[in-house]
Amino acid sequence: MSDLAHLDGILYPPIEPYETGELLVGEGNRVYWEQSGNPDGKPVVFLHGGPGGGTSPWQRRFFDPEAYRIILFDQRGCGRSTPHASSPESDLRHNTTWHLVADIDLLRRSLGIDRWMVFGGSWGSTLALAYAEAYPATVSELVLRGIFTLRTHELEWFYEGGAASLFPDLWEEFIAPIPVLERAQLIEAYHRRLTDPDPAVHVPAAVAWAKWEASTVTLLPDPELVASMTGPADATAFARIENHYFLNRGWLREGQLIADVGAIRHIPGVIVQGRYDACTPIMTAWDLHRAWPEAELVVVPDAGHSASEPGIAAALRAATDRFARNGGGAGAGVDVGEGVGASREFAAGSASGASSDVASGVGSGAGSEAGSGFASYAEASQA
Ligand code: STX
Repeated sequence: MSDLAHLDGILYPPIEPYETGELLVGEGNRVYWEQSGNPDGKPVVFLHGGPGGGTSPWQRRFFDPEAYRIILFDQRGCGRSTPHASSPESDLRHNTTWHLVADIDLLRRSLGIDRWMVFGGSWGSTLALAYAEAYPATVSELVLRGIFTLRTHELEWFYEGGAASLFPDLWEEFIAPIPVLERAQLIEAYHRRLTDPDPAVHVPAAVAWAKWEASTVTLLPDPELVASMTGPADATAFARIENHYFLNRGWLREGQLIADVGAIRHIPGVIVQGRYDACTPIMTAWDLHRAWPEAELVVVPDAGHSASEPGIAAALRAATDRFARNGGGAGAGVDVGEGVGASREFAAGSASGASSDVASGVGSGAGSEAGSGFASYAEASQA
């Protein structure tokens, strides 16, 4: 994607990296990373979605470049990391959740960082939870969006027919490459085609897979997003990596990331979730918040899944702005007074206008009951 001009006034202006590099993470994999913003600022690492989505320059724009040292990297096999999962020499055996968790911590150490904010949406939220639960002492705050934990029912919702009820037209296109007799297990049926070495087999399957996802992650259709995700090489890497992770249930026990949240409840956290997220429905964010009531749950009433939607982008920026000022603090990660001030800054710039009062209606955090620390934009803006 481009720099996403529709987010001007909501996010920070486009910036360029002051440093880029490649991290050798083993098994021949080279991981592209970059730093932008303030070299002496508060470190934040951005975890992209998919898995296999790669990073884009506009994703630097969630962070105040004077306050943050912004680190983006492309997870194994995608984006500018090599070998690219679209290439014949790529081998996904060494590409698992736990390889990525180890890569994140190797990147942290190689950049000389003790603790950093971890920011991730969708698969990036999955990976952020896995990383934070493995290395809680290295995480200063968590900002998560579109929560996805790879439980069986989450995968079945999006890839085995649940979301077909919302998008029957797009679902027909998704299942078109798969013969009728194989449609009872679509992740497996797609796996056979995506791993076929013949581009005449794997490219059309990959494009159909990526198009389904790109077409259903926004509340309103976004042809630019669809075009950006359906080029043959990027779609092939995206589809192959996602399918490999989902076939293997992310190498997680069922429900593991929510069950183990006790390891990170002391870390200040914000969960941003679109009400009409058809890719990672709100129930998972709700389940996470039930298990981690100290985190603030911000529900955006007029958004789907994507971080590029105005209400989601505004809520994410409000969260990083607040943490930039208060440094996170201990415990709650919620500062009612400052949060309200920060949200007003955005309401004016938000394209969706009415619904951007971010942090009012928020509980005081530590010790609060499940259900407090819940902010609905609609409720807040009507208050
Ligand atoms: N995949 C969820 C995910 O991480 C099941 C994701 N979905 N779409 C995206 O990421 C992008 C459009 C942001 C790449």
